[in-house]
Amino acid sequence: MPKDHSKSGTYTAPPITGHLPLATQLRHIICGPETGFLMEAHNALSARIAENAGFKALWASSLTISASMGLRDANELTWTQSLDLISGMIDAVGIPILMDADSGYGDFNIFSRFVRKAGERGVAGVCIEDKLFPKINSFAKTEQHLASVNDFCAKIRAAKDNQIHPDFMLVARTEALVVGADLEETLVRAEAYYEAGADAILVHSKSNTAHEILAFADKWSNKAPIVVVPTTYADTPTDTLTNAGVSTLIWANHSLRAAIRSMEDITARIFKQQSLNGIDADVTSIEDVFSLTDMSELIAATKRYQGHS
Ligand code: SPV
Ligand code: MG
Repeated sequence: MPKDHSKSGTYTAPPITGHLPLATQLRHIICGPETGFLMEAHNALSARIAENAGFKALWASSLTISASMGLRDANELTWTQSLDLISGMIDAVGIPILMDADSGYGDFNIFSRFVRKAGERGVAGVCIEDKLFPKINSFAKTEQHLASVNDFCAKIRAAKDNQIHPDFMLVARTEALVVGADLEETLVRAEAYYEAGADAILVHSKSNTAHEILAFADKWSNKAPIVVVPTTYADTPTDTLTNAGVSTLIWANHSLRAAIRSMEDITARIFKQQSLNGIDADVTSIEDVFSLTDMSELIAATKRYQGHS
């Protein structure tokens, strides 16, 4: 479903000529006329699998990257650790990554330093949410608090002044609905974040229907694209969201959840049966592992450089 141009701000997509910088690719996906889809990845392998499936951009999720390291999504990973992990993802794929930068890891100063370093590492854009540091995952059943509009706008302004590529995407995410604030507060915040320089607004909801998102989209001034994360309102047809003006959808955690389910099933079976009988049929082949890590390239390079394999 194509985007309605009137709901996508004033962005004019550049003509695609050859290989565009990653930041430009991400801007094109979020701000351009077609609906954008970002797939979650939590390491280099899941990034490559998403790219192979056809995704044109990735979501580096704080929830799934933390979980893959056995940690809570509560700023237990430092930003330097997160960036190191995401660098491995960047090396593994040719598509842009929107990095989930939580609430910015501190004040405007820390966040703007992070934005410079993220840009240097090849991150195409970052998303920050208007919660306090340390933040906790939106679905955690605990009280959550919003940052002041002023402090959050300071981070947005400082980030835009410190981006190293002109197309670097700063997605400002409001958690107003998640913490139980009303639509009016959500709109005031989104407008302020746009005025501070945000390139897109992510409006998050933990409702099991899309009614909050649709109400927001109905009232939004359409100056900047709307990004959503339909984890809890997963049954909502994509067309319902895009017809309401949503620009980009993030499938935020499904690669890790698929992997966990599969690993739990297989390890439980092997533990119980104390043999590998019948297991091969339900796991990927070693050849697939070689293919995902490009083993054939190493074998060809070995022949080329050493003259033998
Ligand atoms: C994430 O994927 O880490 C997100 C989205 O921030 S959510 O888990 O819905 O908060
Ligand atoms: Mg997150």
